[in-house]
Amino acid sequence: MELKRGVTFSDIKQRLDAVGQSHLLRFHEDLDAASQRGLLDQIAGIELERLPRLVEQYVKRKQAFAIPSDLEPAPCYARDAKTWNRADYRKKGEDLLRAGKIAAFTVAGGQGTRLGFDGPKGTFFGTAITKKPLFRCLAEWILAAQKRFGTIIPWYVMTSPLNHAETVAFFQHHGYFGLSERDVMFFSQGVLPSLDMATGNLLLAEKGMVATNPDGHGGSLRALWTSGAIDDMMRRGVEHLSYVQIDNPLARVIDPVFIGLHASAPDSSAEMSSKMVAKTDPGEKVGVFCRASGKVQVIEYSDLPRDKTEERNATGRLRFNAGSIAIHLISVDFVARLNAGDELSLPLHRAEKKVPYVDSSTGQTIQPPMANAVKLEAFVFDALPLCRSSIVYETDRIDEFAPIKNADGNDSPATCRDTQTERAARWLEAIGVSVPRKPDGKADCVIEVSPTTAWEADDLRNVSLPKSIERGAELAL
Ligand code: UD2
Repeated sequence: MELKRGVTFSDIKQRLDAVGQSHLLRFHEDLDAASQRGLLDQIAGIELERLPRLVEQYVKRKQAFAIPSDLEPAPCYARDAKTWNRADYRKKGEDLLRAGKIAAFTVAGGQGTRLGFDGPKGTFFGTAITKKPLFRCLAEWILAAQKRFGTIIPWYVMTSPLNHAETVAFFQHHGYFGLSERDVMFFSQGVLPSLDMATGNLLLAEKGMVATNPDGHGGSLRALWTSGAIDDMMRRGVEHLSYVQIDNPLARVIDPVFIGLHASAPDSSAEMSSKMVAKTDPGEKVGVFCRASGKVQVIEYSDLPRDKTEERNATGRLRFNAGSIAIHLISVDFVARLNAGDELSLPLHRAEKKVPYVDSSTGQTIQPPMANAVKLEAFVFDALPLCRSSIVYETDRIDEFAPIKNADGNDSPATCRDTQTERAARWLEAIGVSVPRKPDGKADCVIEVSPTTAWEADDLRNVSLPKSIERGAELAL
């Protein structure tokens, strides 16, 4: 958002007049010189010319999601199928890791509003006993993978303008969690203006600041390019990015089997691949992998019609059951291809939000009692249909999906702790350690396992462990 050399107040005024948004300069005169410059800089970075189309498409109309007529469940590499050789793909993935072809990529630009936590979400605790921040949980996977494969795995972290400085300071404060500073790169995603729901006007968050929101995790595909991250990967010889969200401390940040499938399965273009888990119930709030016109795509839970969400096959299993856990592998070449030529443009998704704003007639800040603005975001999975072909790999929910999204209830620190404990309990039981269980089958203790200790049950064989865990114990391995 840098003000282009030579851009003046009158240039900006003219551009705003052309799209009926000159109210943004209503308080310009009241601002000090630095704030005036800041405001002009910010407006210069907004694609004003695109605004009338956005307002028409997303504010004046609420476009219903068009369900393709040939929609079917996406095929997937099922966990327990005998039709593919897990060991072969694991070996292929490990070879790519040893050759330094894989980087980790984490989207951490979201605002974490639902959690009610005021700070970058990655600084929120992700483990119940040692209270490791989510960033550390992911960093430990990378550390463990580097050691296991004798390689460097660069880590790219996408922030937003709202949390960039705080995120970088957190890593510095924690010594990059043991990773080398030169192998951790941060870049900020872009923003889009929030639009008044009644008029489509841009809103002032303050007299000298336009109300904007991060442009969604789909913005990562552009920001990877504009930030120079893709150039950096090319210099390092990195070919694929392992994409995870910041909210899932159980994510296998580096998974050789998935890497092998993505890079070499016969039906994969090695451009962008995804992981799924079977949905627990029709109402679970995850996108669903589908296929239409031969292309894999994710349909967000809110867009999939109820009859499809609830449809079951002869065995009683949900027909559209492939829940997206937002873990992908993405090739560097694919991101470069998407950004070549015309500007990358993924579809935008609208959400109605409460956005405080400065009333342009009174200068008062209004806290709206109900949603007053449309927020637009791009979703990364909308790039899937742009692949020549794309595969989906089924994984085990307990093994790698326990997101922290809400303060209580579903997808909360409590459910995350239970899933972490259950995974650890299964691993311990698999190597003969007895774990106390309650009548409902849940483990009657709390256990967390760092990936630097174990990636899977077998790794625990090298750890000194009791024969049985005491009821009510807390064990951090
Ligand atoms: C996402 C998926 C959902 C399912 C679920 C699994 C969408 C729309 N839905 O739901 O289908 O896979 O995850 O957990 O993605 N983020 C940014 N910048 C942004 C917005 C988000 O970096 O502008 C990051 C955010 O920090 C987080 C991730 O993207 O790591 C997920 O964002 P979310 O919380 O909006 O997605 P959610 O939970 O609705």
